[in-house]
Amino acid sequence: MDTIGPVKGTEMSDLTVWNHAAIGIKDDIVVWLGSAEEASILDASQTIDAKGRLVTPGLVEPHTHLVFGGSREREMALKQQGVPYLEILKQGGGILSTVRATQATSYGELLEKALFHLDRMATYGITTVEAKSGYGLDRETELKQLRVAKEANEKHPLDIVSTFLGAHAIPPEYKENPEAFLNEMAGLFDEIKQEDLAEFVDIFTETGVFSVPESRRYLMKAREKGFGLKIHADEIDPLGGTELAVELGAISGDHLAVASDEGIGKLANSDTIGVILPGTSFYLGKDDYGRAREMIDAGAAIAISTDFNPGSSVTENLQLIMSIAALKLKLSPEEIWHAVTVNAAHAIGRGDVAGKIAVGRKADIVLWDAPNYLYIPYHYGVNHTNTVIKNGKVIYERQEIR
Ligand code: IZC
Ligand code: ZN
Repeated sequence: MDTIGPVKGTEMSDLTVWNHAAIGIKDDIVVWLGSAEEASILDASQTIDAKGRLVTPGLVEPHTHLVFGGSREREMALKQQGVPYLEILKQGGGILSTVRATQATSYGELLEKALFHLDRMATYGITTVEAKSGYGLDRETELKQLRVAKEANEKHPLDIVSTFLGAHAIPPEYKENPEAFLNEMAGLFDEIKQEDLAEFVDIFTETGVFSVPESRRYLMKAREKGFGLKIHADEIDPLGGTELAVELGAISGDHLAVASDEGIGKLANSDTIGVILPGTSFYLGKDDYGRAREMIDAGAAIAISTDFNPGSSVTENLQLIMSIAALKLKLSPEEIWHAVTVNAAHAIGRGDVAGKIAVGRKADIVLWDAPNYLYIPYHYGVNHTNTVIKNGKVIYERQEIR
């Protein structure tokens, strides 16, 4: 049975595994599933022998800040001295330093850089990627980022799902008047719709950034314009963003590391997916990795992502994040695989096409240098990808050293 919705709560422990299986692909679609013995009677023009390897759906990456200028390696020393992430931002660094770099980087350079990171994601077995803007904070640069993501989607074999995150930080000139800045960003909604530049609108609801009431007003405007909603919620301070995500019917609430008991209860009884980003907890040196375990136990649907960005989680390696989820969030391998495939696809509105190997779905498939699915979170920090098939085509094969 090809279930339609995300996988929630205890169902996340229930993973379907086939031994000696075969997959039939025509063009970009899976057209047949069965045993290897049955497959031998099929008349295929080309076959790939997985040689007993683990085969899974392509990983779905539901939360990245893909398009940005520059990098922030110089902030690492500040982090080591214990300067908090929000303090660096307050001093005009952090997100605001990437904003200046992104404003100063040409469209062509941003595109090249995005394609480079997408290549790397593909090598890690990712076949669909969500990409946010949010390093422009002005009309021109936000649109530049979204147009880069759109062209990258056309040029690159990976599929990109775009999110407008104009409400990512308050530019210095609006420091005293965040509402005016949000109005300016909301003023871009029509243009973004007309150019088909984003499916979702997101906001950073956090101390020193946008409050819950500001976020509610802004996201309600986005919803009226027909955008799906996402929220960076309860990452550092527990402001009640998890509750807001559920209240507004957001497709996902992201981070949720410090969600309240009430927020977790509401999430569990909703269709909103919790996108958990444990790489951020790791990279920002937090002791507490959040409450994903309690969320699943309460019955919620969880996805996992790298949060790839130049400040708080600088990695494209979703396999590493799977290990962190196992070790720090105490999620089981079965839960983790659901979180990076089917639930991740649902978190970005691709639950009907991606995140599963099933007849009628896109042939997005990864062959791993691993004997079973337990092995990927277990052997950490390295790349286990052997072969990546995207839309029915081999786009990556591990090279042997000679
Ligand atoms: O550039 O620091 N948390 N936004 C909210 C980020 C992290 C990205 C960044
Ligand atoms: Zn983020």
